[in-house]
Amino acid sequence: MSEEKKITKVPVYTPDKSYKDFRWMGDYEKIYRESVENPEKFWEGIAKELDWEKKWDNVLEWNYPDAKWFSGAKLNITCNCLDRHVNNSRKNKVALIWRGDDGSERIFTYRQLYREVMRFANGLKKLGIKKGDRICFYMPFVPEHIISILACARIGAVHTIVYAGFGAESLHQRIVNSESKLVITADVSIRRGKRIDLKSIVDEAIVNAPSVERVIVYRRTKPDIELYTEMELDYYELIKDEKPHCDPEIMDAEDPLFILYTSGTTGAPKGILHTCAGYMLGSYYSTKYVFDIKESDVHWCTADPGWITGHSYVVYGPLQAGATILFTETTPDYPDPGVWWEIVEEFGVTILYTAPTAIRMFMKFGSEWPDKYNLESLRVLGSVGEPLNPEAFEWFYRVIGKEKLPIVDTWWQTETGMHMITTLVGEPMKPGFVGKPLPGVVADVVDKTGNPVPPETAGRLVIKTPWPSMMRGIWGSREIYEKYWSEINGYYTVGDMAVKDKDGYIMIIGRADDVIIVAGHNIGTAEVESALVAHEAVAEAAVIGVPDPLKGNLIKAFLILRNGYSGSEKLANELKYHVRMTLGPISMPAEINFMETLPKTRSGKIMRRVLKAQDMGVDPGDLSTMED
Ligand code: 6R9
Repeated sequence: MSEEKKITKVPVYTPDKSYKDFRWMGDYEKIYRESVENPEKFWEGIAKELDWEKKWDNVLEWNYPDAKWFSGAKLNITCNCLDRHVNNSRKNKVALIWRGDDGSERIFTYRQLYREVMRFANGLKKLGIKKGDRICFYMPFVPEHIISILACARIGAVHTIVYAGFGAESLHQRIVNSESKLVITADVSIRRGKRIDLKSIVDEAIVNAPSVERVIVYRRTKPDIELYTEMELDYYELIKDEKPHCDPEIMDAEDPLFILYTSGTTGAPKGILHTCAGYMLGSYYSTKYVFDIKESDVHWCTADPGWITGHSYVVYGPLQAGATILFTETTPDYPDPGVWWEIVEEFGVTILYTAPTAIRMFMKFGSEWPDKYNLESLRVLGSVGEPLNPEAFEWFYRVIGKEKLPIVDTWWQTETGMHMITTLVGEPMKPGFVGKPLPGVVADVVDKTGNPVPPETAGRLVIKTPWPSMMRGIWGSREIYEKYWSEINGYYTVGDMAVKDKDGYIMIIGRADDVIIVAGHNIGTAEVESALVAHEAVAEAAVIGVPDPLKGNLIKAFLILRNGYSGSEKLANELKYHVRMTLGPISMPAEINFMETLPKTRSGKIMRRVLKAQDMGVDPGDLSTMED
């Protein structure tokens, strides 16, 4: 499983710390060392920055593989997102800026957001929703989505958010698995000027879902769609007489906060359970220190709230930090491919957090689009979800960051709740590397028995010790939960392959299940894809291994070309040669296919198993998370 990986020389970029007033915690090495020598002291220090109804008795009770963080504490996460700001100078500060698909705007100060959340929380209570009840969300990118998430947390109910884009069957599975009592939805979502009907999908999904008692519908378009049954309620009708104050439900540290079904790149969706205190701490800590967020920041995380990135970095993290969040329904190319950059200029976005798939799409559109706009307001750029290929890093750094801004390439998972390994603002950056573990996170690259592999050797990425925002379980499956902690020497095993360089920087080389063994060599999908994307003709690349009697596996590549290029045998040969020269003959694809699109999850992850199944003519398995 472990094998030597020569790391070709990579450039190192060191951002100017005085530019835009970066304020990281201090000396990384020193803080990191202290955090792992005395983790309880470290995490307690972070916890003291937040408001609690009652402080904890113990920081950590670790009963492998179960952790209790801050037991004895009483809290409600919404008090840190709302009350603490409303009770001080941030009361009239903008909390949320929304921009619709058609360019319309809605703006909420902390005070206004607080009042809207409280009215909806009272509405939920009126329906008899209590602490611990599950509420399923199937909402578009509208302020009511964020408002209702916070209202749910306010009364201690458990949210389970499903992308408004998943089909009726996927929604049904999640409603049934979580036994949701209530579904919150809207009439439509609006994308690229078109209305996409959501309500009829909910209608279909709740058939044979006996747990569902009510459906709340936010009717945003005229004429109002009809609500047919007693079960269905209008969002604003429900809250029209509700008061704008609602006492927080006082939660125990380990009470559930939400269930989120994972992206399922690797099989059937799993309901990841997160609990109140630990998640609050993790989302706050990482937002504050990774993005260097300040209250003056306009934070734009482009993720859907139905993805963990949306939970932690659209909603909970930035609101706890008291920043302004920008939330848009805008797609990257409508009305034209400059729209994101227009938004950055228009709203003075300071932190932009997005995914490699979006960055590669913008590369494909060309630099002329961002070049039309003034991007001076930006301070920090971030990436998440997939390996940020060096080519995409360089483009982001040059064209958007003007060779001045830090890029934080954040590695983490639904299960981890917060960033785990990342470059930090102001620290040297190496394209292709996600960086070092955050203070408090004990990450390592090991062989299958758990021994650390030497630098420049591929191995499995593991987390060795518990952290506050770790998942506490899988809804309905103890066995799957235990598996995460029992595969390699009692460490949390993440499913990714990685390699460290001599400075301790970590590079993700692909999911363990995506690693291709060619003639006995481990080839990471990410490295071959990066090499392909580095060629000027290639916009997006996915590679898979297919069985070969001689070499064990052969590499097949599926490519989307940049505008202005078309597929030909000549180009295919040129690309094979290009990979051969970059990575060596073993990594050279045996076959190249030119494609119009690649199968992806809605969070932008390439679904290599779907390509593989198609290629081999077998059943691709669960497709519920796939983009249209
Ligand atoms: C936050 C999120 C988790 C998996 C993870 C890894 C991949 C995430 C990455 C990255 C390379 C990064 N991943 N961030 N790979 N570089 N910066 O994406 O959660 O949807 O649960 O996916 O995504 O493979 O194991 P989730």
